[in-house]
Amino acid sequence: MSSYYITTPIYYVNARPHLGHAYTTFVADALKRFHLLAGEEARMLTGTDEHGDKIVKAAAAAGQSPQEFVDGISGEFQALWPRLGIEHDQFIRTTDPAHKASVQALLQRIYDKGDIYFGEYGGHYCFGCERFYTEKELENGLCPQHQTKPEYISEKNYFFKMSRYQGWLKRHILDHPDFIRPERYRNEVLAMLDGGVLEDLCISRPKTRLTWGIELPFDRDYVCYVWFDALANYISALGWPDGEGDPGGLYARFWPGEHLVAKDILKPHGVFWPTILKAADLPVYGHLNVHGYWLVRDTKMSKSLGNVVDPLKAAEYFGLDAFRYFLLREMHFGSDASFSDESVTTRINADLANDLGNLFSRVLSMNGKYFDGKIPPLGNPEEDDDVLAELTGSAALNYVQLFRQVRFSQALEALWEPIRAMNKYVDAQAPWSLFKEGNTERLSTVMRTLLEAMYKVARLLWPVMPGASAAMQEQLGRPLRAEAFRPDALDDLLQCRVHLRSGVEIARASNLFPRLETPAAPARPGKAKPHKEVKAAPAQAESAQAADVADAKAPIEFADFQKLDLRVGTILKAERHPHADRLLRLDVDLGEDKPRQIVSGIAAFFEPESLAGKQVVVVANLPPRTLRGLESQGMILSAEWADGLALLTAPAPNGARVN
Ligand code: ME8
Repeated sequence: MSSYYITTPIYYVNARPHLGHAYTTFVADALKRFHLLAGEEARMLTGTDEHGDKIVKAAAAAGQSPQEFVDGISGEFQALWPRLGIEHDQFIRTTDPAHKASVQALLQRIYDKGDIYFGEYGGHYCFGCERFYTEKELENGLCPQHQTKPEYISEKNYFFKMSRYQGWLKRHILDHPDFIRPERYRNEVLAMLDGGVLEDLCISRPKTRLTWGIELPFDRDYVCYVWFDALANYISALGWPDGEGDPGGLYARFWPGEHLVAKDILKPHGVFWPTILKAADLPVYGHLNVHGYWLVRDTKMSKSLGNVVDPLKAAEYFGLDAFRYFLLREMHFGSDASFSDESVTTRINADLANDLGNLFSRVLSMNGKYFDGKIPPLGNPEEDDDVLAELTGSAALNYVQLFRQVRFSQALEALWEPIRAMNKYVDAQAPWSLFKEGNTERLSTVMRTLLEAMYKVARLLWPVMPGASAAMQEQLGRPLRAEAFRPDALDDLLQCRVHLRSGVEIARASNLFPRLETPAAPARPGKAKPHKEVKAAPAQAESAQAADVADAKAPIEFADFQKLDLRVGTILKAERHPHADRLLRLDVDLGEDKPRQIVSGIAAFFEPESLAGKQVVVVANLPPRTLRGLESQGMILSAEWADGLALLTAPAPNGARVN
């Protein structure tokens, strides 16, 4: 039996799980399920990345020890995945003792080979990314990811001779066209390798500066650089090095596997990791699958903009399967995609409620009426029936090929061709007329042709919508069982036209994907889904319905609310942010000695000239933050709904307190 191993990044525990983490993890889960469906032995790994400066700082800010802090957030990730229907086989934490031992073994092996040396280095270090940047990589002197100024650090450290493997890596990428995919990211890595000699990788941090890490086995005064530690998780999770010589062990069975990451961590995965593996004489991974970023209405998700999407709330609101479908269908793997309540609702209503759900509902209810809910015989198919069966067969084949190439959106698009064709076929064959005419033989062939095509689609959708797929298969009288995962089962599904048994009783009704109200439409009282918080007064219920799921928040204590220092102010001047289209730079008079500079993400809603003189409400006691290079000394409050934004205002003198 062939085997398949897919990994997600191990997520940093300095932020709560959000839509981006959920997307990668959904995709990994879908890939694992797809390979199970193809009769393979499939394994999925996810986990948390818990060492490094960044975590120490976040723990200190939360008033906790690093261990307490990492236990808390790692626990949130662990609790979330099952609630999102993710079936990973293992959750690794870099603070696990077995992982630590494995990292030390990897370091020792490369050290013994002579590929780790001691030297001095000065460089621009971004604490957000936990890595040094070269001058060339910085944008206007700022970290390209965080738009913050890196710190210049110079110290003695251990280095991995990465440059030694540069030529090998380039050849490997050229010889294996889909080693890094899609192609744009392969080209990006090739460009990194063509841009001059690779700098050797600093793989240690002196304990005088950082103790929260894995000790180097050959020098106790140093801990391991967090990226070296983190990347090793992909093999430490398989028991390496212990399982190396054991053909029955996880390492021998599942390595080399393939990785799933977003574009933000292309370099560590595309350059550091393969060269580390090569230096340790280990086989490199099979594929690095790189996806783009989820934006929220074309804006980067960020805590400061308050637009971070909570995946659990979204799944509860839209339905878990529908939400998964949206994410896999909407993002063209490799490119960025935009999330908004409207885009999810439109997609779910069109593809799931109208096309797929409606097909199941009408066909099953007709079959209930015409054949007492039993599967009718196929009889003698005519040309139209053959055309539909062939279209379904070729779309299914396309779907499978595209899925293997991680082109999920195109795969689903291919599968929707027969779904739409089935709805047209129903209209063209008009089973109700055949019934009226008493043409039972033809009616039987039409209904059976439909049921068979629906079954094929239902089973293929299992990786994307496991719950709905299982429900559809059950409705069609052939529930999902272990036999669907036999090595020959997928070929059988693709090649054969008949999978159902005549006479078997099937569902007479189906309501898989209820239509969602479009967010812009006024909510009718009592109509909003209970899991979406609509606790606003009746007059506000409309906009509460329209607001993003991101906005629903857990209750807080009154004492927490009292911590806010809200003040009335007047905007004196507003202008565009020099480095960010979405942001405005404002001078706001809060009745203090001098106006405050506030950077606000409202550029899409206001012309700067229109803002001077406006009264606003400001959160005045937030610590200053740098947004794209400009310090923001507070936050302006606004109300946002589906297609608008209004600034909160109060007719009071500058500096007046808002209670
Ligand atoms: O980088 N859209 O962890 P991390 C899509 N610990 N995916 C997103 C996203 C977005 N807006 N935001 C985050 C780290 N992601 C390291 C990884 S691996 C050895 C160490 C997803 O918590 C995406 O998968 O910053 C991205 O690569 C990952 O979260 C970064 O997670």
